[in-house]
Amino acid sequence: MFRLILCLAALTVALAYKNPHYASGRTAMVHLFEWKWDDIAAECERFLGPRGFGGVQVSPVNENLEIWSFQRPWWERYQPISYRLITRSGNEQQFASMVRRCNNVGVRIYVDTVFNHMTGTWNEHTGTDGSTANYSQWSYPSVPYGRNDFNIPQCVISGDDYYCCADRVRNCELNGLKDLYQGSEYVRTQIVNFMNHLISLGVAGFRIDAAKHMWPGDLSVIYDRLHNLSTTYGFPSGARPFIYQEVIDFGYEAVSRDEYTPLAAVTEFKFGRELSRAFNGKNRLRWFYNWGTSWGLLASSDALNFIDNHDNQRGSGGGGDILTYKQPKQYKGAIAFMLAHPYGWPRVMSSYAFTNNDAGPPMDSSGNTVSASINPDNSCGNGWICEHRWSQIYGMVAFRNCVGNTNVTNWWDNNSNQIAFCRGNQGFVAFNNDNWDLNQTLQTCLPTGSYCDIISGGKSGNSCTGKRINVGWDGRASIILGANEYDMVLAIHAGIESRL
Ligand SMILES: *[C@@H]1O[C@H](CO)[C@@H](O)[C@H](O)[C@H]1NC(C)=O
Ligand SMILES: *[C@@H]1O[C@H](CO)[C@@H](O)[C@H](O)[C@H]1NC(C)=O
Ligand SMILES: *[C@@H]1O[C@H](CO)[C@@H](O)[C@H](O)[C@H]1NC(C)=O
Ligand SMILES: *[C@@H]1O[C@H](CO)[C@@H](O)[C@H](O)[C@H]1NC(C)=O
Ligand SMILES: CC(=O)N[C@H]1CO[C@H](CO)[C@@H](O)[C@@H]1O
Repeated sequence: MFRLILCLAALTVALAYKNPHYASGRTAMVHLFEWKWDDIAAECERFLGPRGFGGVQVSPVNENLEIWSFQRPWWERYQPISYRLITRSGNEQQFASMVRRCNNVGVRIYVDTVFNHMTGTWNEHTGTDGSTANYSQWSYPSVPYGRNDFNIPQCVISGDDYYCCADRVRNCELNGLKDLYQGSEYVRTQIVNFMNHLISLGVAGFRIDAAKHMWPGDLSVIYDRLHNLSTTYGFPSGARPFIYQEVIDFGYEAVSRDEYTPLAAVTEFKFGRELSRAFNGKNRLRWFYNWGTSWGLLASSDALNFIDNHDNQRGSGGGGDILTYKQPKQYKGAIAFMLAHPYGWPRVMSSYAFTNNDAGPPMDSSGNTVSASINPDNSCGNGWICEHRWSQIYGMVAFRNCVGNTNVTNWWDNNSNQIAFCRGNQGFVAFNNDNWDLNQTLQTCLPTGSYCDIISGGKSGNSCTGKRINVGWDGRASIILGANEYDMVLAIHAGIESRL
């Protein structure tokens, strides 16, 4: 007798602002850092939609200062000069077209939104749409903002302030960036109009840059003035935007993440730090049997979780011990754990190669971003890493979509760095971060049959290009993961990508 195996659709019960409103069956987003809008639209159609990605976090969309003195660094996009939708990634028409094309293939767009501040003080004064600023006057005529729209008196956040003085963290300048006063009705209106314009173009939500540097009460007013998501783009009626606030909190600062979770979701920086440490050999994987709030993490439904982001992959913003594409075996292990485990709303990082932490995206001599090229083997060229196109990573996105909201069951470990667990009867994953082989018969919880490991290869017709795992009548299977294998993970699931 054959039993039809269906992957569970993700069921999401979330409060306002904490629901990404993914299309049915999708569960993870990717940050296409510094990508151009036309390229993202194409990537949605040719790769992200078909591969089951739920969404894309895009780089800031509004006009920023061009900082030639640092050869157009990536961080110039965190220095707004107006709310016009023109950046190196493209113009408003291109942005609108991207959002429509991505939504059409089931991929949502989340905008990295910068409204804590405007620019710093530079020798340059011109933005990506030609707007100018006069720093000594706090003058940004293209909004327009003037002196009274910024915090008075002017002050700069010191390192000590983070540990003593929440008011200074919120009222003073972050790295000398002109600090907007969100208590002002006029300032709130500019921000709300900007965000509502993006909602009208079909976005599904926002990352709130530097949220810890703003007062929760002001943010609450701003969020509640946002429109519902656009039903024209397929969102259910009455849907609130997904909002995840950047609050770096390792537990000992004056500003706490807990002040922000009543409003919306929060970036969980402890998540990537603990997993990076463990996959780097500085903690044992066996301890992750109770991964979640027992470790001091946010409630799962409050958390936007990730291994690395665009800041900490450069050693800033809580970086230092963070795995990135530069240590691929350990990094793929950590990403696979993130995607295999039910915790949070995971986000995959997609990078360009860099050695200089300031370096902007691949660009030509005029400062125009150069597109990623796509190689026949699916990888990217022209200086782009495209972690989301690594088969071990997009394979685990499909795994996560398949296992849905099942729990972790049948945890196994060897008291060290060999672990394995089931996700209901939908998926099974094993890790070996010890320097000896894993060779065990383990409970996979999957129905009797043959499965292709999606890490060492995949399914090709009726055979596997990598390991083939035969699950017996009792759900058990022989699992071998050698210490010297290319990857430290083995994963099988009930979906079409894995089941023979
Ligand atoms: C900024 O404004 C001041 C005062 O009006 C003026 O003297 C100065 O030239 C302006 N700077 C720029 C770069 O426009
Ligand atoms: C959002 O939709 C709900 C339910 O339809 C409605 O009550 C509310 O007024 C809408 N909010 C906005 C800001 O349009
Ligand atoms: C997962 O476990 C929780 C807590 O034990 C339980 O409430 C929930 O129903 C389980 N979910 C599934 C899909 O079995
Ligand atoms: C795994 O263990 C079995 C039983 O001890 C042994 O026969 C087999 O050779 C081992 N396989 C590998 C690849 O080490
Ligand atoms: C519980 C368990 O399987 N422990 C194993 C961990 O790994 C070492 C080395 O392979 C084995 O000796 C243990 O039996």
